[in-house]
Amino acid sequence: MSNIDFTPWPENMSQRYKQLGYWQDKTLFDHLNKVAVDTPDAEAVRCGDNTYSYRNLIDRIYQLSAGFCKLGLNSGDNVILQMDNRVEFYLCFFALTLKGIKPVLALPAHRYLEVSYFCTHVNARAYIFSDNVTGKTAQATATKLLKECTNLDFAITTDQATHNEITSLVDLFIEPCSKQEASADNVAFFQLSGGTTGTPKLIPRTHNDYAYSILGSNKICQFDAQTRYLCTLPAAHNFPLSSPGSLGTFFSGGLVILSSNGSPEHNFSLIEKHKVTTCALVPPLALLWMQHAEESTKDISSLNLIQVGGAKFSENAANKISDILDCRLQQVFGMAEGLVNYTRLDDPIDVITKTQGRPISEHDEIMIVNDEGIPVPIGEEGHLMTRGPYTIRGYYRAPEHNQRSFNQDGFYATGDLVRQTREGNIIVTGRDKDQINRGGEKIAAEEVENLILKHQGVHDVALIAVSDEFLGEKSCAIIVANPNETLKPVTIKKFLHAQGIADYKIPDHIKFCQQLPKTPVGKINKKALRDLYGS
Ligand code: AMP
Ligand code: DBH
Repeated sequence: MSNIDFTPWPENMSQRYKQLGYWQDKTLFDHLNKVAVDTPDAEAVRCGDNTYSYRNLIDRIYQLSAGFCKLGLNSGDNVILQMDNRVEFYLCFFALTLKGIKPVLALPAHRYLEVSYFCTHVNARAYIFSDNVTGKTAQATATKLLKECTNLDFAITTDQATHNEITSLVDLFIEPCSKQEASADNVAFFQLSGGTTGTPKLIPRTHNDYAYSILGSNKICQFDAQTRYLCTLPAAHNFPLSSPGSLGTFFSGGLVILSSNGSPEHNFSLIEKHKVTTCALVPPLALLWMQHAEESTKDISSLNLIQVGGAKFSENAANKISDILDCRLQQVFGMAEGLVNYTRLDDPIDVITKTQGRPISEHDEIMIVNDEGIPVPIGEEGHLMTRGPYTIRGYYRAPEHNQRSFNQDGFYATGDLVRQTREGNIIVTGRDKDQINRGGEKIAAEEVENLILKHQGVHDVALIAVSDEFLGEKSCAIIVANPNETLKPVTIKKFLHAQGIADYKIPDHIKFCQQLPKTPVGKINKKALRDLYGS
């Protein structure tokens, strides 16, 4: 049985994952609560000058979930959650998911266009945000969303509400009244995919599957009560949330230190001050940190593990990082759809620097196939497909896209080109999806192309990846203007900005040409464009 909202695992597989003890029938809140019962006074989060113990967290989560219910949110409702790195993100995440209310984890970089799309696509009843994410205009944007999105009843800010229609989150911490309503088999929240199509894709994650991926990650990364995890990437992103990330830290009784940005100056101070042990970075940040370490006087000797993932980390940098930051490296190749690969802490150095590791679970099924879908011999490059105990079986309300992204046996086509070593480690060699990976931030070419095509002076456009020393890739839009139009790059950038899209999706380069090269079947030949403009 499947519907367009959620495609469950086949019954025999769910049973198997339960028998194996992978799916424990506990909600994400249950896992947090267990730690709070065992060690209520242990510190869970530090943010600025504030510290929260596990007991504080649980108390505040119960109060907030009562407030959400009193306001009128019910089990089964969807809401949009968009915050910078602050404790309220976790309070909302758990307060909602424990009630069976499903947050869509928007990123701070998302703007009006993306948020309004999420609101409409999931019929969201509330938009919960912190003003910081979009600055001065945040509450005005929220008011606009309230007017324009039919089902949206509430806009809730972590700051002081300055518009009548907006509720302040502080007012929702009330006397706790009711219990948990979530069930572990159900969808807990929606993660976002970088996507490859005109509209972003939403990823339904259940309590059972997500908790399993986190607990499995904890074992591999050896997270425990001594772990002090610095969360400097956006807290809602799948990597710092679950690989093992802040949730992994909570589930093992450790301490999460929240950082407001990725700058090495700021984070080195936090590492020194809080004796941070572990941190997750995307490759461009890792490079910046390495550069800064050469001149920094801060004591970062507490750091013992740096995880790098989200985009390919160059072998050259991988070789140097351990010496420069005086800690171990772990490469992480994951996806919000599920599958996460790690190099293991005790792997030989060559595995750690040259590969992106292997899956969490022995029940992660990996298939590397050629263009015809036939498995390739070991060691050869092919398309990576996967299914397993924490990889989704379908995106939310995207039947056509699901037809293309999942095969008949439920394998997810990741869009990554990889090869596998004899020892089972995966090396990412390329990509067959129409996406730009801008230092870990994914851009679906079609989404941006469609927005550029709305400009009346544009006849045709293709967005491609061009290589960049620092980010790995940047985006370049190649535009064919209409006859007699003289367009400037800045006009297109302003036009996109005015539509309200995330800054990272605005093309880094814009070039003009007379005609786009086509393939024999008449599609834009992106490979030819990459050869022409790509380096
Ligand atoms: P998403 O599906 O939006 O969560 O993005 C996941 C994608 O990020 C993967 O399918 C890869 O294309 C890319 N990715 C993540 N980690 C790595 C890595 N360590 N090396 C290369 N690509 C990566
Ligand atoms: O890029 C990703 O989406 C990603 C990278 C590392 C991810 O989702 C993860 C680990 O869990």
